[in-house]
Amino acid sequence: MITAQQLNKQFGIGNQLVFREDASGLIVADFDNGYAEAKLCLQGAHLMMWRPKSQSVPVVWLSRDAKLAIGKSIRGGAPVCWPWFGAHATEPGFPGHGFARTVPWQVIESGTEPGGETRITLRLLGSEKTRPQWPHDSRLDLTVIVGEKLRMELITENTGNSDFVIGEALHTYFQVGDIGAVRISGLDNCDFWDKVGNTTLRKQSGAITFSGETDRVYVNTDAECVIEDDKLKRRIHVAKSGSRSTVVWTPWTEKANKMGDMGQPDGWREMVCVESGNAIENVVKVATGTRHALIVEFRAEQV
Ligand code: TA6
Repeated sequence: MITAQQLNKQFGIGNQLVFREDASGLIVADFDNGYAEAKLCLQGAHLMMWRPKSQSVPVVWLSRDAKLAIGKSIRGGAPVCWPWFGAHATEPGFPGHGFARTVPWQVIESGTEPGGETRITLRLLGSEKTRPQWPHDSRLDLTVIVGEKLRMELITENTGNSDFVIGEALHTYFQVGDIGAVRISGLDNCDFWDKVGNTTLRKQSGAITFSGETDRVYVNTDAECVIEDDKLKRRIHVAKSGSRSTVVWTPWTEKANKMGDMGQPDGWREMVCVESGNAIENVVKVATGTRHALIVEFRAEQV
């Protein structure tokens, strides 16, 4: 396995992009440029934290109980859900949200954008470990551009000779002052699958506010969402392309306590998930020899 030292030699960028080995044995990339700081774990190509320097509080949230462990997902950040979202359609024993977030990815490129932002691209190829769950020839790349904005491009390429279908999401945890003082706008009048209790199809009316467990897959929407945070007095803009589903989730007290890694006693109150993806009726057929891009761009503004 490649070492942090080898990665720094090949892909490091001064003190703007530095690779280090975490106590868990996983490798983490630390970003620190004039615009922002960020952290990304190479396992899962998992962006763990992003804080624009204009913000005293990170915009992408990491649980204070997040644990880095080989083969385990990390609580917070922007997990890559791929090549399915949620439970596998037919195999209950397959991992929820796919395997991409818990396997090693390779760094294939890094650089500095013309505006000074820091860029990295990681790649996931099929392996004998994943083939039983994904018997297709494919290439998955994630490019992350760290600046005053955060841009992530998840590119699926079908390198085989038959079409395949993917579900996917960048399952981003955003940091908020308190979930009870948050509104999410942009999804008014959208249909959504409400997954709390029996899954039912409903329609959104107005902005989304929170007073209990909320787990909704909004479908057939390419809308930009805005997280309006009255406590931190900021708005987070979540723009996307190549995504027809937006998932909004907070576990609330009972589910958070069962999960055990949301940051005791009530770390869950400081996050809300707004996930950009393609799920349920929005899964994507990637024809042989073609590519599909899911792109998100986040920015925060003080109000
Ligand atoms: O995106 C919402 C959701 O599907 C919830 O149902 C909950 O399971 C959440 O993802 C977290 O899933 P994880 O597998 O990361 O614990």
